[in-house]
Amino acid sequence: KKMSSPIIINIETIIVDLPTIRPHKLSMATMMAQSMVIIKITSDDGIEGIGESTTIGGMTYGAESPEGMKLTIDKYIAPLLLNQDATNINALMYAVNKNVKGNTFAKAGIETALLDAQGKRLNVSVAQLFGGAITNRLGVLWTLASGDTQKDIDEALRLVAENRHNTFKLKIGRNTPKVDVAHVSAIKKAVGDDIKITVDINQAWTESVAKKWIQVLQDNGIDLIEQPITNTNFDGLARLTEYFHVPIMADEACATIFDAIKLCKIRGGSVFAVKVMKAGGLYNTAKIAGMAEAADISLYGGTMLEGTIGTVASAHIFSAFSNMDWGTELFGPLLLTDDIVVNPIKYENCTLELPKGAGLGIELDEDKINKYKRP
Ligand code: MUC
Ligand code: MG
Repeated sequence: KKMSSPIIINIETIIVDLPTIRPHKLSMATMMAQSMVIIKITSDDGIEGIGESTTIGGMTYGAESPEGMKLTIDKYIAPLLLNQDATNINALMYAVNKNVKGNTFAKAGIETALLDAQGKRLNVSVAQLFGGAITNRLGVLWTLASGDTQKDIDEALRLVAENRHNTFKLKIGRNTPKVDVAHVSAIKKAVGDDIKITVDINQAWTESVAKKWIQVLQDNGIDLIEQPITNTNFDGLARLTEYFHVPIMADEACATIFDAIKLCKIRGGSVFAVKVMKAGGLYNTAKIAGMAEAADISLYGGTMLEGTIGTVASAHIFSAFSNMDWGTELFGPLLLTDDIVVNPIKYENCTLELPKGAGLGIELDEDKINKYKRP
């Protein structure tokens, strides 16, 4: 280790709870607030990096919870990083991965904070650390999930009129397929042919049920089907992909690099939803994108409904991918009633703008952190 290398001297984790603008109803949970673990990593050169680890609906989406992520970082990950060279992210994440199994969401927030700090240190953006952004604008859809068909239609028409979104994802799988599919068809009819509609079943259907009802969704002109069946049924995803014209997207099934290689081999999905949280960081997300590119599988920039820090981290790495055929759903901050950063993301013309500036290019609002942090 060089004498001149900056050393990590402090790692802080804070759970922040921000209310949602309306109930957000998914097949496995109803969200009234989002809980994010905000991570600050400070080095002895005075540079602070920020990161975020966020999941959806407690432990209903994945194996990690906000409280568990905070504990994992404080007790098991932070001691591996303290007093180490802050600039060697490969060495730091190698140590973390060697000593901590799983816990990809916690690792993703840590790696984000290391990258933010390194970008600030070198005066380049996080995207530049990955070779540069191909585009500084990413398409962003909106998820309709109020639980009420008419409310969803009103919300969609308003957002189309404002030119904020031109694609909508519907969360289904809470009701019987018949009720859900009628809901989807009513919304599709109300918004018209120029607006894209996708559905996310969040694993709620069995393969035989999926085969019956995806047919109806396909006949009704739905544009994309996300994770219809359980995340363990990789072969089923391959069969559905082969059987239907409408693209089938792997979300929960395609979490880690190890999932991605298996799905690429059997073409389990013609689209992958990549997410920094599932993959365990930006580097692993880029590895999955590389596998997908080689297998001619398209990408969709997914979200765990992170706040601005996690959303911007995702935007930096997604902007570096060439196969983002299905745009992104990086709308997390828009679902929340407030923000904890000084410079919120600019959403315009159905896209977001990649922040300019070093690292992530965002700055925390400490007053807001204090207001919303869990006592
Ligand atoms: C998911 O499963 O894709 C993304 C958008 C949204 O509303 O929920 C998520 C999670
Ligand atoms: Mg999904």
